[in-house]
Amino acid sequence: MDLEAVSKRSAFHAKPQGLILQYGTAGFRTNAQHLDHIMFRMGLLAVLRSKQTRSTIGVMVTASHNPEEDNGVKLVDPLGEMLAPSWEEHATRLASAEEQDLPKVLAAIVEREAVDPQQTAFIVVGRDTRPSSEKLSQSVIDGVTVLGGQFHDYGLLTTPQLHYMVYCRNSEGRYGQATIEGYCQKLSRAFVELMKQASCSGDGSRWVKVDCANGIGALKLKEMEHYFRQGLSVLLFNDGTEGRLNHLCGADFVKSQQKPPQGMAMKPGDRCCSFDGDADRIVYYYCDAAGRFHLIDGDKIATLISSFLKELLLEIGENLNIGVVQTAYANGSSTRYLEEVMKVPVYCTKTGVKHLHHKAQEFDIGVYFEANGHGTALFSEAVEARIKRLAQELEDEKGRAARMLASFIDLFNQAAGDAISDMLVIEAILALKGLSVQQWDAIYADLPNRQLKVKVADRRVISTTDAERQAVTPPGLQEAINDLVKKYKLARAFVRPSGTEDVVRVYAEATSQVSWDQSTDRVGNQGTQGRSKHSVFGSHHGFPLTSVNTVL
Ligand code: G16
Repeated sequence: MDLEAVSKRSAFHAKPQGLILQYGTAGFRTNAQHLDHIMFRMGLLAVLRSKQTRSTIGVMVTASHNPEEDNGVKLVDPLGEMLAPSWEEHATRLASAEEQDLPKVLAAIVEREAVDPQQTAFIVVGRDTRPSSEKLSQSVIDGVTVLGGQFHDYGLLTTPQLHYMVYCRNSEGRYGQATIEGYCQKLSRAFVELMKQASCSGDGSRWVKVDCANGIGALKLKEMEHYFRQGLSVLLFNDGTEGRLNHLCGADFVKSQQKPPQGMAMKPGDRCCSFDGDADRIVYYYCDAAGRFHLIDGDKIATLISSFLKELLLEIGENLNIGVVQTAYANGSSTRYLEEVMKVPVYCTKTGVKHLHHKAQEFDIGVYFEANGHGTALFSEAVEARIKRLAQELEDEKGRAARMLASFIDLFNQAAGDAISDMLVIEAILALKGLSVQQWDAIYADLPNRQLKVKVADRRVISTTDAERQAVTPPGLQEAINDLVKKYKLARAFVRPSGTEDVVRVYAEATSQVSWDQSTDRVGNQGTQGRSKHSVFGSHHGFPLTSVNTVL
């Protein structure tokens, strides 16, 4: 490894003195202007990780749900998963090193991780549609090549497509073909097969309206729709031809604002969904005859999927261990429904699909979804092999159920939450069960809830425990939240620093909107009240918080 060459090349991607960024919930994210050195260095790190694991590693240039002027980078591990936590620490150290220290930090990682410098390295790179993404992905490639790594640049991809490519390449084709064609064919074949089983929807008349957040999802759906048109037509909105990425549209906007995206033509009863900027999240919604908006978020998606998978297993006669994984944002009604009505064990992890994914791997079938619509279902290798064998062997109703489950196993992207794959899964389940979007929504009633973003001077002063449901610091914060929520029925609230934006997130739910309004405003609303006796953050930290109302 020629560290001198690295230093020379790094001068073209110089780190602004003193700039410290952390590998957060989903990689590095900030304004695109500050990311050139990060991209170059993540190219270097990807080479070391590839040499160490003797596998292909992925680098995705995207800031997903963040505004268009931001960008970011996510590293993808050999099985298509998010980067291992110990390597996140290396990433932060490498990103923070001043220019003169870069060779030293690289050498330390090589030693600590016993990287064989002679080992070959192969990196695959993808990027979203942001104006800054192409140049930044060239900086990644610059980092890869200066350390002698080989690479394949896929160009424009959704984030879950890149995860899929990495998984395929490292499974020697067992998971699928590592091409766009391979991805489209694998998913579409499974989907069309399932739709043939649906009594009323296999005639090609089914359609759904999709808000693509003006992002990569639109390009990829256009590329793919002819593969599955037999089973579903997609009517695209916010396809990037006019509006700005994620601006007043997309899954994050719809979920957090609890209203339809701009630019979507919605008629009462229309089944609509929104992707986020890199198409790894999806939420559904519709308007009723009175024009009222109804959101169907990740919690209801997880409920639909897990109850359907459970029904299939019952028909096949297989008693497998299914678990559902959520985060603190999961609506209390969803958790109660899953545990008490469906009798499915539910687990709560910290925010970030990397945490949910790992927990879900502990089950025969693990369904994980964040309320924001980020999730998928994982099937253990043994379960996949068994179901595929039963699909061949069994006959009649049992055989039909086993064949359907086998198709669902292929339809889920098991490397990462994937808006396109999830949409096809949901559409297939609704069609097979003959459920309307209203009937799906009526499974249980969400507790009124709201999420706020609050700007603070330094969000890192807030630390949490118990899967982020309890604040540890600053002192007094949790006690103040407890005092507020105990006044309302089934109320719950928490605060946590975001790992993708420079904000603190505040979440509250309660049995009625009035309760919610009172509890969320008090938990989140600091501003000039920072020094009042209701200050849940504590005045001694001097939080210059803006009022909740200005953030909403
Ligand atoms: C990323 C993560 C998600 C997480 C979201 C918000 O989503 O992949 O797991 O829920 O950020 O995280 P935070 O609240 O820490 O900002 P995406 O779609 O932006 O990649």
